[in-house]
Amino acid sequence: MPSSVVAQEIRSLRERLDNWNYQYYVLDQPTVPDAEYDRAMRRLVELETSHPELLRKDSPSQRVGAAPLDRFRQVTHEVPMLSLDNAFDEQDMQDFYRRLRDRLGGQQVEVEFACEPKLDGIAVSLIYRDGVLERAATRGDGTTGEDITHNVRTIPSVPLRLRGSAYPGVLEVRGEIYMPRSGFEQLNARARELGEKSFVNPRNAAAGSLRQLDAKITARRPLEMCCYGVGLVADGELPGQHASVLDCLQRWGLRINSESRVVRGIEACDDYYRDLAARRDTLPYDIDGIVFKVNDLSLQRELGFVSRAPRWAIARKFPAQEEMTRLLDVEFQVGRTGAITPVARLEPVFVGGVTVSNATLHNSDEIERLGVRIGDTVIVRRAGDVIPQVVSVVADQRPADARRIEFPGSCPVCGSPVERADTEAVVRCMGGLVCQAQQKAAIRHFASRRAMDIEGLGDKLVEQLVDEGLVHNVAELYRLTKAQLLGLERMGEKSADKLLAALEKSRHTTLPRFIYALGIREVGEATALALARHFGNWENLAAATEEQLLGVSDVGPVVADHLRQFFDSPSSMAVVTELRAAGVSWADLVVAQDLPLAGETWVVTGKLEQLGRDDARAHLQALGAKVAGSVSAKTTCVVAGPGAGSKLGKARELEIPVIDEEAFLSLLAGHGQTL
Ligand code: JCF
Repeated sequence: MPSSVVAQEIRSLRERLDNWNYQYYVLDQPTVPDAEYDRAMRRLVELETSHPELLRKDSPSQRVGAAPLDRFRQVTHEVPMLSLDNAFDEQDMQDFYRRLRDRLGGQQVEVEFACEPKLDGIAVSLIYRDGVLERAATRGDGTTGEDITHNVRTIPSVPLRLRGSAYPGVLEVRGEIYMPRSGFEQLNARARELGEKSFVNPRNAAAGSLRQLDAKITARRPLEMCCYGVGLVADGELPGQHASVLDCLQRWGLRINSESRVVRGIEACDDYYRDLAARRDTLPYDIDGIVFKVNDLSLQRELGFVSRAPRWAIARKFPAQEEMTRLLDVEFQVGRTGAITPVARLEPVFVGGVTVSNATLHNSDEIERLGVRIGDTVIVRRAGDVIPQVVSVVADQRPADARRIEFPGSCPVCGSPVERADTEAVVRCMGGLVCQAQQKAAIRHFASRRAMDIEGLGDKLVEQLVDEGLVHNVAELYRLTKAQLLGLERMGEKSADKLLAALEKSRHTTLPRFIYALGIREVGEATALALARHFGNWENLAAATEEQLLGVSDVGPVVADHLRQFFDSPSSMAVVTELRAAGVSWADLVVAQDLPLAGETWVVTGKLEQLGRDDARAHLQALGAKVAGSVSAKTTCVVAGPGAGSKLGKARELEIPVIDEEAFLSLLAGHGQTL
């Protein structure tokens, strides 16, 4: 092949690979299947190997360099890398805003802010010379950092060369390198499988990955970069607003945070903060606050800096999700299915916005893994609505009298023997419904809002009813008399009447709720609903063979086994009989197989203008379809609205029918679904 033809093919392959990378990592819109990408990459490597004179260091094939380094070189940041002042509450934000406006000559108009999540990662600087990545360095102390170019080159969301041509001759980009949560979980899962040490959190994992002398190791770590500003700029101009600079960076192929917004005034900053605080745990990465920056760069210049932080920016921190405290004791709780859970009693500590004095230790394997003892100083994590966890032990603070944690040899509540199944990490009380702890848990679950919804039957009352021997199982709730209730401590006439009325009301329920309320192991709401739809009534469900149960979507061998065990247990079925005798009733369902979309799997994606996606899902389910979250070969049809992204791409690739909202609405109307 003449070398000009090879050069042309290499150019075209590089351009395609760069484009796909940009679409995938910067715009978050995958365009080609992995196989296609891999083919192009293999071809590029093949051509570059046979024509080494055509190799360039900004080629997409050149992400992992050759030999490992023997040490990190130090670099100097010509424009210092600043840190940010912190704000911890609305008052701090008000003060920040007042200082700003005072400095800006008491101007009356509200100031515009560029807002973005503050990623919990490692700050880095990238220098592009004539559009080619020349150097990547850590922040270090802000003036001197370490050269980590070899490692940063392996990160797919960092372009080796900039796109377009309008970028400055020298452009220093600053941002945060972090590990997304999913990648972190996978990395740790693999480490545990291999018996290696796992990382404490995504930030440590990102730091450890960048501290490698051998870039081959870094290349295997799921790192991403998100850019938040610029440093040194020469031979070119940037726009006069921070947000416009970010837009430029994105056009040049750098990733910026998709949550970035411009707002006006401090109240809008509070709104932005609250919105993200509420969504914090649903983001794919860890954040520890929100960064607010004066958007106008000429105002930024006017405001300047104090020591090491700009006056024009502030980071409002979220409440910390991890704190240190002491493990005072461990108690063992018995759950609905007899599972015995070790619960850590902690010295109260303020973490994740609340005071925490208990945390779960999960099971004996987890205690082993943590190597925790009573008296230890531990790190407790509380994220969102998840129950607090003990994540690690501060090893060098172990007191001399720290005690090992002994797992009980019999049920701490009823004294029955305990058992650990080979396949499980869980130790269970074998007392079944003889065990008062299991009775209480079963009743609490039965009464809960999403089950029978018995208002006023809270944990305390369940405790009293079981302790007093008034109720042993859920059916006996319906035999309670007012006289019995009035005999309980702190129970007045009014509360007793209310509870009896709530019990009365709960008798009229639905089949899915009833199935869920029974608390059969592994049968959650979704499974209960699937079972109810599939069998239509209780008799068919209870009579179903294991094979028939396995025919229900979402029911696997384990769930089928738990279901059969329940139906084969005379004591369980006696409770059901008693419940029905007490008047618990529901309307049978139209069996799913008879519904028009039975057996089909649908996916809804993009923005639906008239229906909204939740409604669309509900309509589909009402017609018997299963609604899935992702497109696969099993998908029957995709409903796609404007803004549909990768799911639509996948559907096209797999040649799965796609309809728009209008077509979907007429399909619903055709099946008699009224909107
Ligand atoms: O996401 C971050 N951790 C982050 C750090 C975002 C920013 O906009 C920053 C920063 C550190 C310094 N901005 C500055 C000036």
